[in-house]
Amino acid sequence: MLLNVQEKTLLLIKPDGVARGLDKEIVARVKNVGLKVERQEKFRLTEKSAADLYSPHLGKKFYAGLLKFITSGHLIACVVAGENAIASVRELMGATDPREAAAGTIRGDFKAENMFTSDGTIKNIAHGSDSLESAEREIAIFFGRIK
Ligand code: IDP
Ligand code: MG
Repeated sequence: MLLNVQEKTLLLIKPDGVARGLDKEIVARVKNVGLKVERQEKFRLTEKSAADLYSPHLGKKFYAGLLKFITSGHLIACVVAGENAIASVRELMGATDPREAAAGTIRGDFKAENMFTSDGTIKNIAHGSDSLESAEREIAIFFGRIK
């Protein structure tokens, strides 16, 4: 069983999600499970901020394509707070590959016909931090340090 810990996590609505106007629906799903959206702001990432965000993936075959995708348009960054916020947002998003994401999840319900960029990066609508450490690091990229 998960412990009831108050956490903050970074949720991104990626450029494909923003372009498709999915932000309101995604934010509504987050609020519906009792989480709070403390900050919400539209950004266009620089190459440097994108490299910071995805530094754990440096060296992977999809790294260059991922940077290209995440800088390809505006995204919406949210600080989401509440009990088990990190795991809860990941659960709401579903599996990385939308074809494997369950019905009822964001990636499962909104998967696109064509879910790959021209260089094979998976366009999967949303990002959520995967650990406390990642959440702190990623929130700082967008909003500076939040206590
Ligand atoms: P996550 O977003 O579910 O945490 P990560 O493994 O952290 O998944 O990957 C970061 C992002 O990189 C994914 O959301 C997706 O956009 C892209 N990606 C991950 N694995 C692949 C792959 O095998 N091929 C193409 N793109 C990928
Ligand atoms: Mg990840």
